[in-house]
Amino acid sequence: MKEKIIQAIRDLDDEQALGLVREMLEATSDITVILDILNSGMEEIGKLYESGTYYIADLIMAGYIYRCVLDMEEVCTFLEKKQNDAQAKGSIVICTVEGDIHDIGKDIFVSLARSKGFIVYDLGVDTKPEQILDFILSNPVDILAMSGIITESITYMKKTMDILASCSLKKCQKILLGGLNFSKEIRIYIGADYAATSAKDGLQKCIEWINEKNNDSE
Ligand code: B12
Repeated sequence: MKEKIIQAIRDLDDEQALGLVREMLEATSDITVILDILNSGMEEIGKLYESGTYYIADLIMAGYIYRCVLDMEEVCTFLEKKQNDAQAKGSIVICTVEGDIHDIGKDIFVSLARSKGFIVYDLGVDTKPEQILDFILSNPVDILAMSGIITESITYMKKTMDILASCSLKKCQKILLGGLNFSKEIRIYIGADYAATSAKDGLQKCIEWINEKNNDSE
């Protein structure tokens, strides 16, 4: 089934891909397995784009297929399983940084974080450092999470951190990066506290930070 779904994504066959996902949803309630398969499909699309076989329209189609899966009722319910089982008591402001409009990974993180009880303010995509600064000045938050999946995003993450540092804001919150495969050197260059490898990994770190903060204040 995994291979079939990846193949359908590779072929940009939305009907086939969505049909197979629906079939899989009947057999498993572990949505993360399905998301992992979709991510592998996206990797394949990325390779085809890099090799010049696929064009931007194909990236758009691949993004559309992923979005359709995220909109399926079972997937929404899983990702947004509501504040009933909320645990964490913290706040996060998140955005995709300036120059980058990829938002699927960011949106998965937002849903997962809300499902764990975080208050999440989503500033959207292509977010300028000044917009982030303005938001934080009027809404102090525990964590600033920045998403970026194109290499250029590193420049804008650094620019954001420089602007925050010039206003002495860095000390107020933890900084989380997600999206690219950040090396330790790049994370330190940007000035972030943690670079997540996935939405789940980033969420785990946010929960740790909030637990530490709550223990310190007891
Ligand atoms: C779909 C897609 C698009 C769609 C995006 C639709 C959308 N609404 O997001 C569209 C068509 C808009 C697009 C445009 C472009 N794209 Co594009 N795109 C992709 C593709 C195929 C899939 C991305 C995706 O959604 N993956 C699925 C999600 C779930 O994965 P993810 O975003 O990585 O998120 C995971 C983690 O990174 C993490 N995460 C992400 N954000 C965050 C945030 C936090 C806080 C945390 C904790 C975790 C986290 O959690 C997620 C899973 O757990 C990738 C290929 C690939 N290998 O990824 C190329 C890719 C990212 N795109 C690429 C390029 C080059 C472009 C364009 C420049 C093409 C062009 N010439 O115009 C433009 C850029 C436009 C811009 N300014 O941003 C390159 C980037 C190369 C690079 N390193 O710079 C890639 C890698 C393709 C490739 N191999 O060349 N793209």
